[in-house]
Amino acid sequence: MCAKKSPEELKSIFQKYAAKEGDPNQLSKEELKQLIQAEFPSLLKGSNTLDHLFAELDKNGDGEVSFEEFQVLVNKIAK
Ligand SMILES: [Ca+2]
Ligand SMILES: [Ca+2]
Repeated sequence: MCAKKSPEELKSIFQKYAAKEGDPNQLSKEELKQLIQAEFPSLLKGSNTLDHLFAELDKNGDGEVSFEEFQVLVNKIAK
């Protein structure tokens, strides 16, 4: 048994949090924070802060995380 979630579950989690403010298809830093804290708190351990995580995910540096960028996190969780 592991914490792996199905692609459908991850997509619905992404959409649920991305829709909270601004662009419903993009996660702002605040939305990412809420998502991580509620669904994957184990990702924020030690030096792995939200700032680090957000910077890692936001590949194009536009200040929001798209579903495509979110896949990086999905791959981390799936490990
Ligand atoms: Ca949003
Ligand atoms: Ca981005």
